Amino acid sequence: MPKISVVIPTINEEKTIGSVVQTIKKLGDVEIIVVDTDSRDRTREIAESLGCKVISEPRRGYGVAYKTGFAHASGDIFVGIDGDGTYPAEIIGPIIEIMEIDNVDFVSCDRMTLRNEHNYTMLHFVGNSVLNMSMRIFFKCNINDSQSGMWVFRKSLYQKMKGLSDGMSFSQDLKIEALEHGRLIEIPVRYGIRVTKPKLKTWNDGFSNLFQIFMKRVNRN
Ligand SMILES: Nc1nc2c(ncn2[C@@H]2O[C@H](COP(=O)(O)OP(=O)(O)OP(=O)(O)O)[C@@H](O)[C@H]2O)c(=O)[nH]1
Ligand SMILES: [Mg+2]
Repeated sequence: MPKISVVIPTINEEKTIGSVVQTIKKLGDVEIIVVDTDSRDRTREIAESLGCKVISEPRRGYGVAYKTGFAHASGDIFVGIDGDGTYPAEIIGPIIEIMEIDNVDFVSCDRMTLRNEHNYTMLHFVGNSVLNMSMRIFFKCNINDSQSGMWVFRKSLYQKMKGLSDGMSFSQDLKIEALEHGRLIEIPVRYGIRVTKPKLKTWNDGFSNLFQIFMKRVNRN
């Protein structure tokens, strides 16, 4: 097994961070880095008690948190996953096996294929479909879930990436850069229901991400 570093960005995820970390720890010797921005609950305490490296990142931003986390990561394989318990942490091991066998650089977890009416609202489905279509058109790719927030990829690929956003569009930027510099595949995963308050602002982040796809395409020319 290559050395694995998992980064989990958090703001007030005390209800779910424990089970996410415990599931990841079943993989064995894994570096788990929790990048926390100003949680007012027990998120940091729980993560520390489970042996995670906890970094306090005062600057707000989903992309900022990931950049800070990956800058501290010592593994050869990087993993990103939400702290809200919605993604299946137990499939990190099988994903890494697939990467090794099939010589893949970046695996993105696709929530669209297995979605249902409970875990995916109509608004999210329509919004994500618009973003997916824009990404397919602008970047000539076959992406199913451009907004997925769970990925497994090689550090060597991450080092080639440029212009990653500090905000929520970090996730789509990562995939655009992965398509440019390496081999990306998507794997359908089950998506859980968020039990706590989301940080995502559906309308604001949706329009902002659409604009960012466009800008990234323009800047590439
Ligand atoms: N450190 C840090 N973490 C953040 C920030 N924004 C979001 N997060 C965390 O990043 C993860 C993704 O945020 P979510 O609110 O779950 O966003 P999402 O998954 O797109 O939206 P939902 O589908 O509603 O869950 C969660 O673990 C959040 O706690 C931030 O500015 N800083
Ligand atoms: Mg989430």
